[in-house]
Amino acid sequence: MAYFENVNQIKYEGPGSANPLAFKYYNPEEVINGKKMEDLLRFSVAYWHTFTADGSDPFGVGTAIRPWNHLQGLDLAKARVEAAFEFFEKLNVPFFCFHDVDIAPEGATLAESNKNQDIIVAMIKEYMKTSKTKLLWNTANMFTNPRYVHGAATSNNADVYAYSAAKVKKALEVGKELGAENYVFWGGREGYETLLNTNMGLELDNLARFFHMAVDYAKEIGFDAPFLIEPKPKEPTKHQYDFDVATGLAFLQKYDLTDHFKFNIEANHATLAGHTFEHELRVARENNMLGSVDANQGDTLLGWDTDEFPTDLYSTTLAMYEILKNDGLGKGGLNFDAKVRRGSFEAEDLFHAHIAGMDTFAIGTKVANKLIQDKVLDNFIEERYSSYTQGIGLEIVEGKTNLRKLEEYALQLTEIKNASGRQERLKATVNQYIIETLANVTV
Ligand code: XUL
Ligand code: CO
Repeated sequence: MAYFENVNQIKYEGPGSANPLAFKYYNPEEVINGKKMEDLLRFSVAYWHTFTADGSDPFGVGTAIRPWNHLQGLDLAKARVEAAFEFFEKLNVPFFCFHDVDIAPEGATLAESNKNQDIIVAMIKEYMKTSKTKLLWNTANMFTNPRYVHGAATSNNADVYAYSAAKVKKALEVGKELGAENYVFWGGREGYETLLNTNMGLELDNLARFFHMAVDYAKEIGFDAPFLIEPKPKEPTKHQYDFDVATGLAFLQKYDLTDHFKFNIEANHATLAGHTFEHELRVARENNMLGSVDANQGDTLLGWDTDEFPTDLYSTTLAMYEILKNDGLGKGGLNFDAKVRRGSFEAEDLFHAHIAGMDTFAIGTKVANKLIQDKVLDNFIEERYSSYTQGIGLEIVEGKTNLRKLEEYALQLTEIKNASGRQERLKATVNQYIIETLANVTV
């Protein structure tokens, strides 16, 4: 049975195409800087937003019209798998991601939930035998069920902690079974609502113990996928412990976990933390911790996690600049942790949304690649820091000086001259590169 019968195979038709169900800029075969776009961008579909969500929000019920809406329980879960693999094939997308509860219904007990998962995992595995689409990452949902009301691995309740450990154990087994490239931890409820009732020290120590146990178990079962922490400052908790990359990194360093973890950076989480998307990517890149990306965007007028599909060329350009400078994402990818708006309720909108996101990242990649090849920013930055390549600057970076010597030097200075940072000129240049790239690809 076809679930998306109005949609045919999505193909690259180029910028001149008037077909909305075609790629205009994302050409999976096109080589950019030695890599096929498909291998460089490693796009992924988020199962939860695309097949599980129904378009409901805190003020209204679901609106999504989906061909599986009439089904329930395991029948619904099975239909979603069939639909998912039809979707992946039609979109020609190399990866997908899921939480345990996205793919299979929770049972009355943990054992029953595991049994349900086994049925669906076996079905997914069967589909994966003939599909090109692989699992970018899976994760355990430890935030929806009321048992996580006070957190999971940071709960005050040891029974919840144990239950959460069992969920992660199972999820690691599923990851291994399906050949997941990575495993993600997003701690939506790992944080606190008020310090008045919180033992922060114990909660953080327990979280670290939890991660160490996960590392040990993955090793034991031979699941060697990198572990990724997905930072977010808040929502649903008022203060999430993995606030941003810098905070997450300090935690990993304190608890001796840096060898096993990298970061999964989500654009909208970065903006919620008061950072740009590229800031979070840069902090991760500078620390060799850039693992994967949840590709979406927020809305400047709304202060919550709107999870919109990325359509902002400026943002994808600066994000891809970081990713290309990182020499790609390795085993990571660009996962569309993004949902169609509540008003975009037709199944066809799922295709339009992904096409928009993939094309926007394709353009960003081309612009960023050209900026790097022409060394536009590199040359400027090199010149800007040139005072450290000679004289006193060289002594500073080589560690050959001290406060006494620097004072001696400073006392002799008659004049300190700074140069302009040329921010506006650089922004205009980035605009010029975007416009020229678009002009060059337009037929
Ligand atoms: C929530 C979020 C999650 C994680 C996986 O904001 O981004 O969907 O990506 O748990
Ligand atoms: Co995410």
